[in-house]
Amino acid sequence: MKKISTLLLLMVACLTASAQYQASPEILKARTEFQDNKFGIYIHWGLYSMLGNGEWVMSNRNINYKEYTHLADGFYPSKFDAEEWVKAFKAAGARYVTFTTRHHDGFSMFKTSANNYNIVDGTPFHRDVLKELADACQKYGIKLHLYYSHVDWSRPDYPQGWSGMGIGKPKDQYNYDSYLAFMKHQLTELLTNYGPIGAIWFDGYWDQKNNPKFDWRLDEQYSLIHRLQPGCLVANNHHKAPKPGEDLQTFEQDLPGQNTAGYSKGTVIGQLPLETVMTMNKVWGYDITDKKYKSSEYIIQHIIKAAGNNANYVINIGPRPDGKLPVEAVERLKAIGDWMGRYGETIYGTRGGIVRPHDWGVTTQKGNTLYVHIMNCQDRALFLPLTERRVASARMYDGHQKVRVSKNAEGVTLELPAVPKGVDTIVELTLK
Ligand code: H79
Repeated sequence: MKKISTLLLLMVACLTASAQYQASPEILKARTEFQDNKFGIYIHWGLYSMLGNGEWVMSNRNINYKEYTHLADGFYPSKFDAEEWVKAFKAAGARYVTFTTRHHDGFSMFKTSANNYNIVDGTPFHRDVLKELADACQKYGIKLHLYYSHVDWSRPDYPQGWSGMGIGKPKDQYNYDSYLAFMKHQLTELLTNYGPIGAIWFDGYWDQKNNPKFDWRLDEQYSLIHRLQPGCLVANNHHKAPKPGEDLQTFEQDLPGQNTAGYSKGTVIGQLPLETVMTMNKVWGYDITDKKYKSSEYIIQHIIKAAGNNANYVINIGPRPDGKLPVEAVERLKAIGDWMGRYGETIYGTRGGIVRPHDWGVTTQKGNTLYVHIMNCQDRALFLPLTERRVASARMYDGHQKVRVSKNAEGVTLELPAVPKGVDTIVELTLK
């Protein structure tokens, strides 16, 4: 009996919590725009970039938390040029950029009055790179999304979690009230000083996995964000089903529904707009020996596959400590831009098509137009299990050559002019 009443209470609590968040008209509009944008760039850049061993170097190598702060005195990214970055992202076809304002190491890549451990007050560079990036994004019409870590390896008031165990930070001085006040202060700065922000993207929820009673008090953070910028989306990389107050669901290193990387075990896909974020090589922050870059073809096919899975795709770049994008990244941005320039119409503004993803590829759809993206097919014919709509006409996207369609009880077969090869062969169907 007691169990049943607890369960009932829990259900009521869950229902009220979700009922409390009513997405505003601004948020609904922003969610649609987000889904239309389809492709973004992630940037992981911070003090860790100087050590050239990824953004987790401090925790992985047990670097003392006080010793690490001295990196700030030497951080001078002399070649940083926000416009150069944003122009390269724009030319690649990206519609938004997500920037690490403060990663787990606790160093702020923006001017904050909460402490001196930030790029303006704590380094000889003295420039607010976030402001420069925000201005360039405004100028070139790219949305700015902000990564914000819940974990902090620099502050003793952040309760010790699963990470950063060996960095020498005292474990008995935690004070979540104080840490939460600090985060709210910074979120207020981020949402007040940098113009319109497309999304706040939280990361680190999983750090308290061994502390199940821990309450992040997300509702206070989420409502602050929505109050300060009613059109700013909230994302949280907790690898779980969406929680009340969130506006999109993000997947790390995998397409929604997959779990090759181990972050999405049993993650339920909810009703919110979807996003997949992936590294271009192995880790997120600059790694001087990590040359295992994904090919341009792989990245382009993942933009397509994500779109066919009704998700956005975000590819990460770890800029060098001098502020330049790695040459490998620049090459790939150019190749992606060539493809998006020609075929972007079949991606932007679409949703996952009525034919679900298959081994041969995916479909994207805009109104009555269904784009069939064939990425893996060895035959000159392709069967689509399409029964709910009739096909009015079919043609190759390139060259507009007519494609013969034959119908049977299970769907339709497309007769292609040749065996599909290359990154993607697109057939455009008009549905009745
Ligand atoms: O910022 C980048 C990374 O530094 C950060 N997120 C991206 C965007 C990040 N990636 N992984 N992690 C942080 C640590 C996550 C570890 C996990 Fe787990 C492995 C989460 C789920 C599996 C630890 C182990 C928590 C649960 C099991």
